[in-house]
Amino acid sequence: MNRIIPLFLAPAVLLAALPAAADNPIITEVFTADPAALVDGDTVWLYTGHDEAPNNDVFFEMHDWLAFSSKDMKTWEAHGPIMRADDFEWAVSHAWASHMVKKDGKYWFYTTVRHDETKPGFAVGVAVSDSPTGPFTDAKGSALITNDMTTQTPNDWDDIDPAVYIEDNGEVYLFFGNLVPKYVKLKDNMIELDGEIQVVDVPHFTEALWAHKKNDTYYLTYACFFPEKICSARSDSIHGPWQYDGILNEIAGNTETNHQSIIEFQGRDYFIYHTGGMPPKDGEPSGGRFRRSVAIDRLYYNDDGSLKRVIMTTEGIQ
Ligand code: FUB
Repeated sequence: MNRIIPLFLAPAVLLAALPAAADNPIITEVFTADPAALVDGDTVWLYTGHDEAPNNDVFFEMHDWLAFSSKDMKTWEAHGPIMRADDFEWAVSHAWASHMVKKDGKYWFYTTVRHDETKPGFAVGVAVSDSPTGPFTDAKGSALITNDMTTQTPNDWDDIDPAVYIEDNGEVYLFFGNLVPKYVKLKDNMIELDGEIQVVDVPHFTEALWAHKKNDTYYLTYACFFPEKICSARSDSIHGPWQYDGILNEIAGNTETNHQSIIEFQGRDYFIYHTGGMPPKDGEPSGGRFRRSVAIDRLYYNDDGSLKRVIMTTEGIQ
């Protein structure tokens, strides 16, 4: 049993009665995808996409983003949707992968949406709030990245999956992309680019970049190949060059996509990802390629600093 606490659905009286456990997937009440975790003091905030496809035959149906929180990585409280794709006035749909960061006391939500016909294609927007659960408002009033700003591929979905990295000195970098990995420095105001968009040199790239630092080493992990695995690379600098370390996680199971978030919380490292492995429940169709669910397992480093291959489990965090 998972310990999801649907605060937005259940009366508070239910909360005390829920049992303890941490099986994978961690959330079974709704389908969740594209996890992005933020460590904020004694709390881990987990933001996910929300798969609502009625079956696994068509395509993603994703309208809003969900928030969950935990103080022990096992007990997750649900805080409901924090935003919808069409809360950005210039966006029409497709609440795809996102990333929340905290800077100067504010919560900045970078996310993927489909832009309206004035700038056709996928785009990256940024919303801001004083609270990790919102309300979030469009921080810029227009998209931060639009399809016309990148020309490396003919696809209109090559500007997706934002992942923000904040340097110790406060500099902010936005990684993003599909088929061609890219990054760009952001201005201190978090809503403007500070320089040219650069291409990142890593092999087998598909999407889902995530940048993090451990000790003095920078890590770039990303969905690679197709069906997707997760690959990893290391560098001494956020600007690269990146040394490719190979596959970090296998095909996640029952879905072609793979999307990871890596955090350190209370001295332990975690790999947060999605699978299509939700078992059927109450006569409902099971998980699958467009009905994904977030899972968490431990992440370990080798003595040379490289990441150990992830072991995906159904038991989850023990
Ligand atoms: O969830 C929609 C898309 O699928 C994401 O943007 C990609 O990372 C992949 O997981």
